[in-house]
Amino acid sequence: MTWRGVIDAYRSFLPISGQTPVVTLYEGNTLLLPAPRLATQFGVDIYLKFEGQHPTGSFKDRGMTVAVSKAVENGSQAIMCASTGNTSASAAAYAARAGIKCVVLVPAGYVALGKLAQALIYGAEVIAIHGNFDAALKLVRQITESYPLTLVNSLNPHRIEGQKTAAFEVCDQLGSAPDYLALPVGNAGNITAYWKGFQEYREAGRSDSLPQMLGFQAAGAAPIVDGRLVPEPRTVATAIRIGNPASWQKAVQALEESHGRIEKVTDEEIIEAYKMVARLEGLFVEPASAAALAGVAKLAKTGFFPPGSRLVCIMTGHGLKDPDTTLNTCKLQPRVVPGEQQAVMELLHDLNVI
Ligand code: AN7
Repeated sequence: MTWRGVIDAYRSFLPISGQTPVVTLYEGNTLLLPAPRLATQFGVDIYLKFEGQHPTGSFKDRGMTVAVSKAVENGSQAIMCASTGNTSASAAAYAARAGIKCVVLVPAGYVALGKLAQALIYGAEVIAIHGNFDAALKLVRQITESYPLTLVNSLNPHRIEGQKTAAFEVCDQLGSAPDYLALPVGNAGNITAYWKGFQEYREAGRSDSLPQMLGFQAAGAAPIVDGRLVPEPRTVATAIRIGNPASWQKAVQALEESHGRIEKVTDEEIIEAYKMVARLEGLFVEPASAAALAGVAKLAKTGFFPPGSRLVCIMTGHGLKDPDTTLNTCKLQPRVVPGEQQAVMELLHDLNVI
């Protein structure tokens, strides 16, 4: 059967009626890749859900198809969000698809290049503020309360509804829920959505177990782990540079109910995992996604995972969104030599390739 997006695939689980105009880019149905080399390294059966495969390169498309469809159904002419980058790219794309306006507020200087380019090319009004994501979200909440702009941050429950389809897909692809579900946590919408999805699928008899949720925050932006607001969050993983998550309480609830864990990982650990998943499994993900894998690596080292357990790690966004981190932060640059065989061969010799 042809894939026509998450609303078509999981309609009975979503707040969609025959009247809802479905705005879709045929999102969803992303790869669940076995990761045998990481599995050997960590001693746990590991699968990577590659959400970077989406039309705009991140998991946000799952929620945006539902949020924008409902906005259009309710007569909205314009949507608005605050974003560390991926939400703005996705909102801009779905607004284009729907033929409505989109306004995004982003923290000036802290959005990965690819994400900014996306929001601009899709035709959104992109406003960069001197302030972080938390400040941008506060402004967007105030403005959308008073003016006819539909908020499409994950405070909009339709975003969570769409994003929960990722949990359905994991169950369908694996044949059951995994023992552990690991993901990065920023504004905490996604961990909330996955937990809701796993519960609903079990209640519907479509899976017979629930995973333990494992959330990971960057050490410089770890309000949930540390139990306090972070006024000036800092991390190389700009997607999760958030100090006051909107779904904080719901994330805590998901962690408690699933007997899960939330931990923090340093930027060094994030960069190590970022290279590791590319070099061991051939998957290029953005730094925030690598934070989840860094967390898994950390837990694996402590013997956390019982032998034979199955873990799904959510690779939330594509590596191509943030080439700056690869080239500049990681200082990975090509070697430059004269365009002559001798020069190339000398270098290959020095590098022990030949
Ligand atoms: C790649 O785009 O918050 O915990 O404004 O882009 O649901 O916030 C992005 C978040 C993980 C964290 N991985 O998810 C935004 C934004 C990537 C992300 C997260 C984000 P939430």
